[in-house]
Amino acid sequence: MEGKNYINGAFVDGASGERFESRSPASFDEVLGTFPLSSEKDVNDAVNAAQAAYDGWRHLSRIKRGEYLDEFTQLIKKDREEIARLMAKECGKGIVESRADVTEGIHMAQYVFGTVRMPHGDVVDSEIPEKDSFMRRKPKGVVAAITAWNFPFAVPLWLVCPSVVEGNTVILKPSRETACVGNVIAEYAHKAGFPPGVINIIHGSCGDLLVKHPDTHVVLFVGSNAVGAEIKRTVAGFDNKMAACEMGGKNALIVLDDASLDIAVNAAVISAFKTSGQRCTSASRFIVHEKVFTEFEKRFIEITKRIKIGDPLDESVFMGPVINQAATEKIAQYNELAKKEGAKVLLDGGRLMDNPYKKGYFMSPFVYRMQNNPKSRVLHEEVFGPHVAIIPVKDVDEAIEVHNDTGYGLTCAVITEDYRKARRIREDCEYGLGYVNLPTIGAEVHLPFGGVKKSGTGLPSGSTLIDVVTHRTAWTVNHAMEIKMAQGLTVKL
Ligand code: UN1
Repeated sequence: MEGKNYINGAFVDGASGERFESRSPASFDEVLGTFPLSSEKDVNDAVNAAQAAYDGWRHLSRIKRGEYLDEFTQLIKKDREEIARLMAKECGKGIVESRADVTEGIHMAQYVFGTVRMPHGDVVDSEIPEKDSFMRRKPKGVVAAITAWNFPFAVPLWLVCPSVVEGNTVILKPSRETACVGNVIAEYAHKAGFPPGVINIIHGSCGDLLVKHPDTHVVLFVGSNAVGAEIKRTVAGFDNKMAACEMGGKNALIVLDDASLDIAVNAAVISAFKTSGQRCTSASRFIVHEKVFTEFEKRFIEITKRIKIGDPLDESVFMGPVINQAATEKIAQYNELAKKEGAKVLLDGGRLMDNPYKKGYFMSPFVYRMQNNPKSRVLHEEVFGPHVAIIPVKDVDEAIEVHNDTGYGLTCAVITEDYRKARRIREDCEYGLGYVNLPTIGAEVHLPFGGVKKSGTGLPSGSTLIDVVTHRTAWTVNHAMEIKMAQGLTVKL
């Protein structure tokens, strides 16, 4: 693929002429495409285009704006399989999961389209009978969306669809690792006929330029805490800008003494190893009651040993490669660190170097048993790979304490048949998305999606992103022939 930036309705080269490659993590000699390494000039062009398109776009009816999104969805639906195959190659996610990623993107576009004929604000009572008040939403302006590679289709659509339907214009900066899928999103935006400048897509490492640009008004970010924290600091220096960041997790699956172990073991495998552990929702800690610990551990290891690792295009493969060389090194370092920190290693996974794996970044699961320890780095830092700790606890109180003993708080799952204990987990664990008798992954788009602590600003993505990309304004109308004030204020002059 000979990728381009998509600015003001046209596919254009980058100003500097410099380009970067996107390669397949399953076969790193294979170059899938080259893309412009965007510079300040390209960023300025994209922001200017978005700024220029804003006024016309926000003045269309919300229903009309939704219809562009409907067209966009219809086109994507026809090509779902082709997009999924490209994604599987480019980010290494298994084909079954890649299809689900495209489907999740379609779901967000459908969901947002479905809201355009629904009520879109509130009628609010007043102390004064002659006053009518309304909560009405207004768009914020130019949105910069900076996205990660692990959900290269769904997450950009999570951010772009609500933004544009509310009347904002957008510049999307997809991850360099998945620039092909980013380019595909631009092609569908173009085919759907969005007016020039409403959706712009620029490639490269220019996210910080978008964040610092004085004319971007909202920054939406999905990625690591290190980058998100930097974005929040930068945005704090602007009067007219805000950021909503989703920044990973150190998520846990809690298995209580009354758990169905069939559910527990399946939920554990899915939570830890789908997308090779590279979801922000993945679990890397299993907090297991000591009464069921031995049986859970035995069954989990048995199934994990059978996991099929390999070509993401093979339907029967459970785990594809991790994303790049740096990821293999980071994961291997954490595997070593676990040993140094006293872990009892149960599966000594790591980089697979023999045939058929040697041309890709394949890694097998690393699993260990460890007591919780507030000083341990492996139990507190996000690894983002097939790396999981099994931590014994003696009761639900200790499970909650261990669960919350991390700087992150995105997803939490509990496996139990006891509704009272499930309620304790619901009330006292710190998380954004909680699950009972389910894995920690697999949220649907019409739910809020947002973490606490290092996982997020508490600002949602997913369906409730509308609260980030709109201002909630109050609009009050007096129907009396004189002024009557609330709070008992006198009006006699
Ligand atoms: C992410 O990992 O950044 O809940 C998003 C899930 C998916 C979204 C994950 N629906 O696992």
